[in-house]
Amino acid sequence: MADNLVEKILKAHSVSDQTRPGEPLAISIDQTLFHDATGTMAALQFEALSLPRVKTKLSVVYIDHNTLQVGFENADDHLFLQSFAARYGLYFSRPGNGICHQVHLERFAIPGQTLLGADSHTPTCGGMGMFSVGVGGLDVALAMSGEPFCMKMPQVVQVRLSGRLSPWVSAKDIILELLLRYTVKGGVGKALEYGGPGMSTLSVPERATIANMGAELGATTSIFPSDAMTRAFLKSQRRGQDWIPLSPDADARYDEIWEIDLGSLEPLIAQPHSPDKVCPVRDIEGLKVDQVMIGSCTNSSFKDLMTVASILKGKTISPNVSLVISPGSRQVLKMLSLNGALADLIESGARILESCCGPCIGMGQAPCTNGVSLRTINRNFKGRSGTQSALVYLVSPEVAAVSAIKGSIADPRTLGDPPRIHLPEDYPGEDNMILSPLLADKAEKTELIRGPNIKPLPLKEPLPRRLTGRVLIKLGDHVSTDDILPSGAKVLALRSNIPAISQYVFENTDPTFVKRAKESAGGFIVAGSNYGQGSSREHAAIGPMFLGVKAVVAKSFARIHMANLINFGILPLMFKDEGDYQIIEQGDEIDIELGELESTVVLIDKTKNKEISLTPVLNERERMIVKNGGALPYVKGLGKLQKS
Ligand code: MIC
Ligand code: SF4
Repeated sequence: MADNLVEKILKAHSVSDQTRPGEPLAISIDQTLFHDATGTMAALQFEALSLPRVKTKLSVVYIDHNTLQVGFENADDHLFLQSFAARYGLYFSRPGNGICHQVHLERFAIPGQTLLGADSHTPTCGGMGMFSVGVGGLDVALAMSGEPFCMKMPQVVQVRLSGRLSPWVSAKDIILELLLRYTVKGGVGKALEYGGPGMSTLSVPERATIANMGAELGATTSIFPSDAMTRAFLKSQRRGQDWIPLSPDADARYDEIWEIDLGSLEPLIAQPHSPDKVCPVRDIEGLKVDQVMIGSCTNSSFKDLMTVASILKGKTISPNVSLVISPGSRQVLKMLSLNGALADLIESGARILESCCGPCIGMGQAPCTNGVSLRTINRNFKGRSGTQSALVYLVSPEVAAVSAIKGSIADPRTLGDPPRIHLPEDYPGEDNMILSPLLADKAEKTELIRGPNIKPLPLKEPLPRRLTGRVLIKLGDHVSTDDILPSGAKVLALRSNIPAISQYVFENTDPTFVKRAKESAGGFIVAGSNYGQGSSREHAAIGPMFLGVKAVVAKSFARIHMANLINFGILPLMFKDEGDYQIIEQGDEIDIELGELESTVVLIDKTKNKEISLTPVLNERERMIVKNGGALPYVKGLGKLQKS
């Protein structure tokens, strides 16, 4: 055989026979994860399936996103999720234990297995040779019920790495280089499989940084082989028994090959407001910085934070900078405290936060008005930091630390030799902040603890054969889920209350949207290309559904958001001729006769007196889901869920 790594894992998990690009594929799922921002919905959805226990090999709930508790809501959600985990047989990673992707990589990821996570950065575990995909909560709920996961077989791109990184250049710069070359759309429909001689120079946490930000390229997943580096990492995590070797066949074939000479890279930076607005750091050196934030699932490993601590040791951060640091996991934080690096960070003036997503998702530490914030995170969409006027730049930990000292954006290469960090041979492996699943008889007696903010799931009626109404909003290209339904402390607290959270749909883009949607009793959204890029939050579909949005007409869609629209019965339609996008305007009255949704449908723009051809980009299963008003009514209607 001439299988690449992706094909090998998919063949081993396939419950359909397809492994050709673009064809529908159903795979069995070994592990799932979700967290407190996506998890309450996923939990309610799983509950609605009326099963006694999850059927996956391993499922984990993490408390990492909604950790600021300015009211009762987040704390109530944590309790609900803890009781859900106890009731249905999941592991529960307690608040303070760390960011889901970092902890999963350390404690649970297994090469060769499949992982489905209700978070777009789930592919982080691709750094460990897992086939890991980010999806909406409902897809995770279905996977926990034993349903196979259905996806389009991605094209497989080999990203061939050669050479070795130069001093002060890091894994973050590799993925920023890819974003510079291929943009936030460049990975859509693709799985990125890393290989080549340069790959073996990268440790598992560095690979995880790269795999993590494959999400920003729009890729379905990113994956590295499982080799000696993987074995060393697992061994150091006291999980040597989980290692298996995994590599592509020598004559494996790929749909595309992307080449990177690691030695040719230099420190890079993504400018506001998109992860692909990348340029060399030296091009904007000297720009004054107000805030530096080091952390997130992209760059908060032991190596990253030891690098930062070594740079900051004995120095004080610039008077004009607020430096906040959030270690990715309790394990990382504990090790920094044991080896003294935490004291170096504190001494330099860093403000140490708990191990959580924190500022990455606007959960505190919003920058000042018009503030320049340098962050080691993965996304810099406008407003995501919590300050609409802030200018967020994405960089490596090295650039962040050096700039925090200087008070302005700085290229670290002028500083002589970079710190040499030795990866530990043994991480403290104790899991005392992870609660194990209860045995079935005890689990069944557990009551779910439901606070007053946890509201029942709204459901949608089956799709009518004809859709009529107004265009509620017309948007441009690359609209992110942060634009559709903002994050930040205020809105995140409402993730388990759809009637309340739906009042924030498009709040930062057009604060009059909700009023218009209510007055028109719903309608349509029109958008450009890559609609719904970014996070997996299905609230960006459920919120509009709750407000009566019937269909989204766009030039193209981001993968996860399109799946979420379908899962909640909102019809995604694509312009057959992208030029027709110019015709429709906000407020236009439109009429769409749907038929069987098998081929072109015609939209009549009654205001403009024009006909526009649209493609319903749905496979047979998706067609059935949308027609039934969403995945939950569809799957329940099939009646094939076994109560065992
Ligand atoms: C994000 O980075 O945007 C999040 C918050 O982790 C989301 C999940 C969510 O919105 O709940 C993601 O990436 O999927
Ligand atoms: Fe958390 Fe940020 Fe990672 Fe999303 S991108 S999981 S908010 S750290």
